[in-house]
Order: sequence, then structure tokens, then C-alpha cells
Amino acid sequence: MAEKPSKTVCRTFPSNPFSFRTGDIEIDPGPDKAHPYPSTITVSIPSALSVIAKVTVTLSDFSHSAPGDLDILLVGPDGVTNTLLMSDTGSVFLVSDLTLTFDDNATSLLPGLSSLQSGVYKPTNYETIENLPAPAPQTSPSVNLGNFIGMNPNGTWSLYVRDDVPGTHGGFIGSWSLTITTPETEECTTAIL
Ligand SMILES: [Ca+2]
Ligand SMILES: [Ca+2]
Repeated sequence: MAEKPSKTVCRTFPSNPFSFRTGDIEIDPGPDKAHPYPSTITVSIPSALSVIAKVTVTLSDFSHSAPGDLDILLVGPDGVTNTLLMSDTGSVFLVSDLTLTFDDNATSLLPGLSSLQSGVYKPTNYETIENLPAPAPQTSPSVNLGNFIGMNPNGTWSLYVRDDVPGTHGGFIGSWSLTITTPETEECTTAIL
């Protein structure tokens, strides 16, 4: 019997960035957890595209009098997978209204002993890997946004911020955003003619 003629139609979904933003985080002089702890973003991406190819994070309106006191940890929707974004960077140099973007493809790390400046940086840690207070999960020794590649992005992402050095000044992060890029995908359907 002859095969019935059929026709296959494929659609390509481009590699797509999805961005999500949330509100402010208040940072007390410490040593203490920031408020809220964690700050969360709920991600919802169509299921056909729900694999992470890349993640970047931007902290906006970042202001602090001693950024070296801060440890900032991003945790994925499984509640376990994570990376430090910055820890012990920027020393005691007052900064205000910075925009810090974290991208594994950046060429530089944040400075450890000089003033922070707005820009794009690799996640940066200048301390031995340490854990943040509960309910933060155990800190990954891999300081890399690539830790999230291949995961399903949907669910609640958490940003844990804490100041671990006593001091008289605090600060805040005006907002933070998450950009998730999904891989290029192809969806084909075959119809019998
Ligand atoms: Ca620290
Ligand atoms: Ca402090």
C-alpha cells in the first residue's frame, strides 16, 4: 500500500529573552538580613520554551555606604540551585544609584578593594564560600549564573541579601530584575493530505 502523502510544517521559535522585575530591598546597618528576605520574582514562561539557556540579573538604584558588608545570593525556583552575585565587593566606599548587571559573559569582576561603578560584571565573591541565614539554601561553591542552565525557569526566584558586618550605615536596592533567555526551539506538525 502506498504511503499517504503528508506535509510537515515547522515553526522556529527564536531564542527569546523574558524579563521580570520586582520592588525594593531595604538593608539595615547589620549584621542582619535585608527586608524582604528573600525578595522574590515569580517567573511564568510558556511551557514550550521553558528551558534556561542564559540568566542575567540587574540590581537597580543600588545604594550603600559599605558594599563590602553585603552578600547577595540568587536562588532558582527549585529552592536549591543558586549562585552568589556579589560578596565582599566594593569595600567601604559609599555608592548611590548604581545599576549593576551580572552576566557570565562580562569581561570583569566587581572590584574588591575599590569603589563599585555601574556596569556589567561576572558574579564576584572575595570570601570563602559561606552560607546565608535560613531559609537560604547552602551556598553553591560555583559562583556562576551558568549554574541555572537547563533548568525549568518557571516558579519563584529568590534574592537573599544580608549585611554581615556591624556598622552604622545601611542602604537599599531600588529594584532588581531577572532576564531569562530560552534556547531556539523548533516545533513541527505533520498533516496527512
Ligand atoms: Ca560577607
Ligand atoms: Ca554593615
